[in-house]
Amino acid sequence: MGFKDLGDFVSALEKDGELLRVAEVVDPRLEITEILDRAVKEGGPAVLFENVKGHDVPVLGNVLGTHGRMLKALGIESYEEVDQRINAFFDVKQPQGLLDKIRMLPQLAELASYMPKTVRSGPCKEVVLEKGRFSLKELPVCTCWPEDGGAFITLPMVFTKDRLSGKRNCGMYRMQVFDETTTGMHWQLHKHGAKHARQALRKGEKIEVAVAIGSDPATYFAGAMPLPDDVDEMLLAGFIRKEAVEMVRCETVDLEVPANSEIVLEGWVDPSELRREGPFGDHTGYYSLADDYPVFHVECVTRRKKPLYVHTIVGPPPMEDAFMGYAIERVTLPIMKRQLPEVLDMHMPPEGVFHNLMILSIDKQYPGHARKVMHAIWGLGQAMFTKVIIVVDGDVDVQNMSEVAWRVLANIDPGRDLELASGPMDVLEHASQRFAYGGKVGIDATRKWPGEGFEREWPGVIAMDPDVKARMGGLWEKLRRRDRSSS
Ligand SMILES: Cc1cc2nc3c(=O)[nH]c(=O)nc-3n(C[C@H](O)[C@H](O)[C@H](O)COP(=O)(O)O)c2cc1C
Ligand SMILES: [Mn+2]
Repeated sequence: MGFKDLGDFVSALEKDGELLRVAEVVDPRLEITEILDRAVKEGGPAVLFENVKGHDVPVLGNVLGTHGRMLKALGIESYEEVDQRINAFFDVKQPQGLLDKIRMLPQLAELASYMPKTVRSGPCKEVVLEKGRFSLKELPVCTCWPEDGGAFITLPMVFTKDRLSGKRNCGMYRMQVFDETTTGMHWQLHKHGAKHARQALRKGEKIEVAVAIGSDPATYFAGAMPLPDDVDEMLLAGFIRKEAVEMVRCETVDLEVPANSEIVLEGWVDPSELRREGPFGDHTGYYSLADDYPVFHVECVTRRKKPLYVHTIVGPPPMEDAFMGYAIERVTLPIMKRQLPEVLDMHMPPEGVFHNLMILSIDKQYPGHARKVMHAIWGLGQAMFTKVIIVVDGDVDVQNMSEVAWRVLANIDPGRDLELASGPMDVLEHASQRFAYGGKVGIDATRKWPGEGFEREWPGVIAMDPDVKARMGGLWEKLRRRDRSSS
């Protein structure tokens, strides 16, 4: 069973000694960032700021800032578990007869039990404030870095609907607070929220938007998952936490939000109305430049009586999103492998902030196979943004950067092994010649085959005879123990 809500998770963290309460007055302008940066860089606890300067609502940060807390948030012991559960669903065979169908019922019932459920009400409705009775300035929204253009809501679940399919989307897009009732809406052009806004723009209409802040962590994490179009992030959240997400209808828009949310903002975006947003100290470790983005007009706020405001900081890696990114990597890998079965493992190290570097190990089957994989990645959802793709053979551990550096540098002939391409880039990419369009490179660090024009002999990697290794390993341990006890 998942966590009931954010408060439930905080209690669990506190019980396990993973929560630091800060009673001192701390400023949401820069000061919270400095504390959270230290917390995450030390592998430290989640931090609850109980006295935020000028605000009654406490700020919770660094919630998912270790691998341990990320796993705990998803309710799992290891990512293997998710991998197995996802594969079990893909491996369902066509039932051969009635008996087979009956055998499948529990699995179908299980899947059905993860579907989001609509409930009549929930804690996010404890207080309902129509326009004129709320101010966004009452929320302890933080200004993270010195050159930021303002205060940004950093962990929102932004809900919109696709006009054609009627399907819901939940994306995590930062929101700069402009005034009492408006914010920016930083859905980048490749994201689902922006797609829905373009549909409205073509019709010359507004788009309804609901933003939930602070739910149980598996649910808000799902907002950052790069799922295909029209696949509901709330279904994935239900699947991961093994319990359906309960949704409630909004007061003023035709959308639903998780009932257990802390704070909900309801309103609309007129996609033709743009306003300067940013700069913002981003997860690239650089400031993303100011740009024009839609304005979100808030018409109604619903919230708990005593809400928690959940916040994250991004900046020079590793930050909290490195742990979220690793979870995304692990959860999406089994799905990616269904399309690319030759992929054995994949890693996006935090230094590459998701879109700059992807390392894949493959079971190479034919000449040019590594390049085939590169182009497949550049054609796969948000993986299209990957600036550098490295492909290695299956005997390289892609999780070990030292090994990857050694093996790649040893195996490449730069005149031969680089696959240059160009195409869409992440909006945060600042080095490309143009906005959202630029160059990419694939590095084929696999062993080269004659079919690829390599006629020389390829040397083997040095490894000790296993027998000798075991015997001398035993002797070595004994020698070390003796050495330690005599000193
Ligand atoms: C902390 C955090 C902040 C993010 N901020 C943004 C943002 O401001 N704009 C954006 O387009 N994506 C942002 N993302 C990435 C999106 O959440 C991610 O691409 C997600 O898949 C988008 O959902 P969608 O595929 O349904 O559009 C952020 C991710 C995280 C973890
Ligand atoms: Mn989506």
